[in-house]
Amino acid sequence: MQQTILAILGIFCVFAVAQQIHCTSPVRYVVSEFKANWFRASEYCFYRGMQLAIVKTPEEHRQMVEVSKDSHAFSNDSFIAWFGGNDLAEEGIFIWHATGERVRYANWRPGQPDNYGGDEDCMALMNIPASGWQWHANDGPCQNAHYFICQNINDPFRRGVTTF
Ligand SMILES: [Ca+2]
Ligand SMILES: [Ca+2]
Repeated sequence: MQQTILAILGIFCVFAVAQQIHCTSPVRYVVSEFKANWFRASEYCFYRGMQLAIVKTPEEHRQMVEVSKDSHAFSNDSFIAWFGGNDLAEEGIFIWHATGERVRYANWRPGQPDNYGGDEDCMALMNIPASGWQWHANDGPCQNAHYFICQNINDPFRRGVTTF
């Protein structure tokens, strides 16, 4: 009886440790090798076992920028890459596509999102210094082909562990 309890306890502890490691694993961002529209970009991230990047904090934004600067897609003049939010379901309400959560933080350039031309629904990271874009978020036309940024999947919503 005691051995059974110890065995169950052991299994639970291993599970708990595994969960802890999973919970605290850092967000890792990867810039694509090719350009695609926002939808294909999202599909490709899933296909590779990842998701189009979610950026919830200034620190995660900084990490995404660092990875972008180190990528082959980077140039000093112009860098544009899709990441994981859009307002396709309801204009002006941005949602992280991979989790369904509302976008509560983004490093929008002042004046953005502007839904320019009535046709800008997908989130892109933009650095075009000559035009005043300095690693800002922009809403852009989803059908445009850009590089894109995937991340490892470590969101609790995708593990079935929710807090509500
Ligand atoms: Ca829009
Ligand atoms: Ca815009």
